[in-house]
Amino acid sequence: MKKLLGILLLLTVQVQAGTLQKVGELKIIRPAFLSIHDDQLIVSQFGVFHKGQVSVLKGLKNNLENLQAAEFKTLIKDRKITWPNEVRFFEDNSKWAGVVSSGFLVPGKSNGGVFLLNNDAISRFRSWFGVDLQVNVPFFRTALTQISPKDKGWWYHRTRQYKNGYITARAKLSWGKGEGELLYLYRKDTNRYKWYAEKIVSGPDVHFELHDFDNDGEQEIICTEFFNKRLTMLKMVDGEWEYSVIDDTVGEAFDVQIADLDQNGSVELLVTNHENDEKAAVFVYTVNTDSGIEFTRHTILEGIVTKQGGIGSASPGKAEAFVADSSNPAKPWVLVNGDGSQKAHLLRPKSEEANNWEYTEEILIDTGCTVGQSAIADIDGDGGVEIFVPAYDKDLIHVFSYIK
Ligand SMILES: [Ca+2]
Ligand SMILES: [Ca+2]
Ligand SMILES: [Ca+2]
Repeated sequence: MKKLLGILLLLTVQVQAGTLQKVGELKIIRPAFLSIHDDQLIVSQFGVFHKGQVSVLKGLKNNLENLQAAEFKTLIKDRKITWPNEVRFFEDNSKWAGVVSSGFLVPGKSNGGVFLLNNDAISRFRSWFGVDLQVNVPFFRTALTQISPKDKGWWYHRTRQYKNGYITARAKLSWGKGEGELLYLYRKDTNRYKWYAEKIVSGPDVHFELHDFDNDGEQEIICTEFFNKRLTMLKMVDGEWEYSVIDDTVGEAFDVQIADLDQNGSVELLVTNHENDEKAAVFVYTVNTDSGIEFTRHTILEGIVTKQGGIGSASPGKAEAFVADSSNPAKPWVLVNGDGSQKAHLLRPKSEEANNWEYTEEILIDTGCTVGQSAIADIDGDGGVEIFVPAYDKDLIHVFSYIK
């Protein structure tokens, strides 16, 4: 009986374990951060000697059948945005179409900002005729609205909607030393055109995510602090933000995703650091809310080797959990964008049991260059994901499809 169960279990695993197969490539200059919105692939592009812009591939589902013929269009090209990082389109917001966070520490690119994409009649009209939000023409300058302070030298990676405004994190180098700030950007009823910035706390500098862990109706903010080398949390208590350190041994903290990684009904944190030695790793933090909010760390991948040369090269970038086949749901797989490792690392759970944090690592692709931030979604609606992996320095995006 035991043997039979074992065989059955093996069969079940095999049924769920389809594979990701490469289905083609897309050509585009310096693809960095990718995202998918409404059958469109959105790509931010930047570089030390590149002007920086955001491009879009519309009709992604149709293009999937003939990737070689796919043509990107310019979505945003404006001298105000020289180094676009995350681009996020809103699901439902009549006034603004989305938000772009920009800037980086390289010379000439460090004056970043947070820009809303206007969703007005002219922008929609132009979008209808394929002109999009191309805003390098003076007449169209108003298509972008800067909502971050005009201070020099700060760069921004991520912006999220929060209450009536937006939360963003920013970083700056002062005399060679890095600093960070978490900001709340908002307007007052007395002036609907002016944006104000309230500093929530110093420290958070790159990425963050919002989630109400303790179900008190207020979202907590989980922040990575790259320069301070720690993972931190902000919690609203009696109208004030309360700051706490989750982990100060995580290394140069980089990105965070909040997801139910073991499908037990409660969320975990999926965290990466960004290191150029054996400290380079991916972590899961389980969350306990019995008394306060407590986190326990589990290392799921470590010792990632940085291959990319050059100053500042390190690994990994963002890690993203995803259900490979929604028609046969199982524990999510994790795609680790290697950045300086030059690889997309695929982590598959060894067990379907909750609270088991063992994964097997496969190399989805070794690009031979810096890997940017991939986008993952089921484009053709067959249940299996499609994955778009940017090979930044090779001006290519590798496209994969889940095959059952
Ligand atoms: Ca809460
Ligand atoms: Ca869970
Ligand atoms: Ca699919």
